[in-house]
Amino acid sequence: MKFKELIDRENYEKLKSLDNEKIIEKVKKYAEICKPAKITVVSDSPFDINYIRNLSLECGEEKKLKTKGHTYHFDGYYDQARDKQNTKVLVEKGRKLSRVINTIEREKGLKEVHQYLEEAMKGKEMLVRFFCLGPKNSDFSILALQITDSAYVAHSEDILYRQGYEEFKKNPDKDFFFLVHSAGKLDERKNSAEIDKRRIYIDVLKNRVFTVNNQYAGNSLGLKKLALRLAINKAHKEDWLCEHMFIMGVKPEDKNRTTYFTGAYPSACGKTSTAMIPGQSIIGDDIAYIRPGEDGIAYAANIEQGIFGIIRDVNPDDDPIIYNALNKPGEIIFSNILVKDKKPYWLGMGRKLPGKGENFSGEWHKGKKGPHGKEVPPAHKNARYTLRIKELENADFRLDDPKGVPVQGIIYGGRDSDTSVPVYESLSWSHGVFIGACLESETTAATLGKAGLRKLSPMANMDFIVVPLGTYIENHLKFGENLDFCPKIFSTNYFLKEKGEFLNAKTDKKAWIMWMEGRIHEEYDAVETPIGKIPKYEDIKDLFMKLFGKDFSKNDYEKQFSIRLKKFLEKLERVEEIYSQEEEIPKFFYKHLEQERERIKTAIQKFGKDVVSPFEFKKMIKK
Ligand code: SPV
Ligand code: MN
Repeated sequence: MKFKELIDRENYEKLKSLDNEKIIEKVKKYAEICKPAKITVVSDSPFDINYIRNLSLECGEEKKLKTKGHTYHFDGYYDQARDKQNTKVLVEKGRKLSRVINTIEREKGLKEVHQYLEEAMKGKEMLVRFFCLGPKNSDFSILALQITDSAYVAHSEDILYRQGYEEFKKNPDKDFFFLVHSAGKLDERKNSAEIDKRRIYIDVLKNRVFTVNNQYAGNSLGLKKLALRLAINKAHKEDWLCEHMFIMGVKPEDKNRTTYFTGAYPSACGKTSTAMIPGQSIIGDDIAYIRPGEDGIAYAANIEQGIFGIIRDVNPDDDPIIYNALNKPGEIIFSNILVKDKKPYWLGMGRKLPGKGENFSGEWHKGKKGPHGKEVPPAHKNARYTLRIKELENADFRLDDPKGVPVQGIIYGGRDSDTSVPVYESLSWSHGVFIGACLESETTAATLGKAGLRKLSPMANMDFIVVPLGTYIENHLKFGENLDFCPKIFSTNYFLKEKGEFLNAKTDKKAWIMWMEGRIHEEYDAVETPIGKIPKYEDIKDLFMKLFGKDFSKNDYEKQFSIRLKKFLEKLERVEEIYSQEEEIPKFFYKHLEQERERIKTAIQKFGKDVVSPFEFKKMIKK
């Protein structure tokens, strides 16, 4: 069918009035390749947005739950997390980015993914959507054109991103990201049927992404992790940072101030729950653009306006704010949860789950075995909710501020059962960048593959870095060095264990963040150790009493803040092993590696042991 037969006058007019030939060309080209039954162009009008909401229900990708505005969606059995193996950066022949970045030769990759896009939208509606990454009318804004045949994808993006049709209209000459998605052939449950042909290819050269034969948001939503890769590339060319970070406002109860932090944590390491600490405010939980302001301060903006969060363990005790938001009427998509009598259930929700219902495996009952003979859990571990941040009682009033918010603290947090302390501060900006570059985490269910392995993820961004690793960390270093007011850099670890039991309560992170906030305002001294600056016992004791009315004993402090010197040495070795295989790693990285190793070895000698109590380090760093 010809293009003009696929699009009616009204939809064509919507394209035409953008006054941008490039857009019409792209829509036409991908209509010819993907061969949809019709094309729908979605503007920012409430009518168009509502059309998408209804379409998700009509086509069966979403179904209604009992609570008003709530719907649920299932991804395919094997499409429950980001597919790292089939996500590749397209690179020119002969060019290597890094041993740890998955690449494919550009021409070959384009050919392959276009083959899979061929007729991929047959019988379906091609949805053409316009978004603005970042606040509108801002230096942060990046425009994005999304084509998809999934109403669920289009609907999710509507919750998660700012509408951009009018922005495109206002800026016909502005560059934009171009994102093409097709769920491909669907099975009877409306899931991508040809999962073996799932491909997610990032073409940084032309600021575009092609993704096919998938539905899980981390794979399918162009605006989320796919545009993140394009933006990382752009940021590195333009000297700003594009990070896998939350943005939050920290507000000590007895002080009249808000201190903004960004934080990078690999998936499922406490990123969202840190951003959600009761009493604080949230700007974003996943992706931050950070730019230098004219005043020499770093500013951050959330490129999203919603959250695609892990629902597992969201319960009234651990995540009261999200739990409340999920239990009131409002526009929310639940994905890969358990549904019984039109009610959603998930793992760790703080109540007993029904013994049967519908889940990502279809009709489910307790004891059901999956295709590989393993028992199917009631809900997937990586089940999620999608909602707008403004639905949350702790949404920060500067969420849409075109200037962004000033960043005073940066946190790197991993999942580490036996090495690091709950919180410490870097010795300097460059040492902080080094700490970020050494960020490790034990793997979880958020990506396909084995859970429980220790993996390096520089700045928690490893999965998304599309520039050589050395360039990436060097740019971080320069970013801070060019500022007049550098944010302080901290490291956190909520997952320290002893005899298999966590040493910290989930709520303890509030004490760590208040200590970090106080450090920024020069209210606490710190103890210098070979790894960095740790809190003084008295300060943490006071904080625990003030915040939780709880005694934090000397024994607690000693257990949690002992410096496990040998373990740190082992970590440095693991990290060095990986970096040594990379090209052009900047000198500052090795300088810090050697210095830290020396400090640790000297301490092992001086104290004559591998684990040293924090009380034995006597050097105080003044406020
Ligand atoms: C993450 O895994 O880091 C997420 C979810 O934020 S996803 O969209 O899958 O990337
Ligand atoms: Mn993420």
